[in-house]
Amino acid sequence: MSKKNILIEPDPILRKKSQSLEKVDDELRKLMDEMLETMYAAPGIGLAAVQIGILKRLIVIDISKDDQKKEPLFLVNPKITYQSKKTSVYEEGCLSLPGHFAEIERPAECHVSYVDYGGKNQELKASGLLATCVQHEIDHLNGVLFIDYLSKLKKDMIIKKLTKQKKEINKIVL
Ligand code: GNR
Ligand code: NI
Repeated sequence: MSKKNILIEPDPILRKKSQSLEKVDDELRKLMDEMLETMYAAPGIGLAAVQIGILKRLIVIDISKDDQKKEPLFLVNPKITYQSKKTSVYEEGCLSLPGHFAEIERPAECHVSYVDYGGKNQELKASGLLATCVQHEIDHLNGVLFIDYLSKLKKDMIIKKLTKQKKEINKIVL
């Protein structure tokens, strides 16, 4: 298995729409394993394939606590089939927006149909942090980041800081 690099905003790839997958085979399972390894190493509680530069509708999630047994979820072609009227607010972070956090309001509960690691159709009924995380990941598949829900002023400030950081890193690398 190998850990992949995570794309950081601003990156035009993060704004593209990911494409549906045809089937779950060993090659796709290898990609899912690499995504999980990358997510655990980061560390994060979710990762969309686009964050490692692969424009496929695939996400991995594990919201288990450090001291608990790992509970990885692999979702191929996830589709939201229900979102509650009731909302909740969580402080969100994103591996593609390192160092930035904001309170985001989303539907408190959602149902998601998807294909699992074994290629079987499944339905996830999510609430709490899992509901927030799965909606955050599905947004990535549509080129959406949590900063898109902030005021233009806050969003532009975060993008400006990340752009500046990228320039600094390039100076050191060159
Ligand atoms: O690690 C992550 N934590 C997190 C916290 C609150 C809401 C969403 C997330 S997802 C994020 C990892 C990530 O960027 N996934 O795309
Ligand atoms: Ni993210």
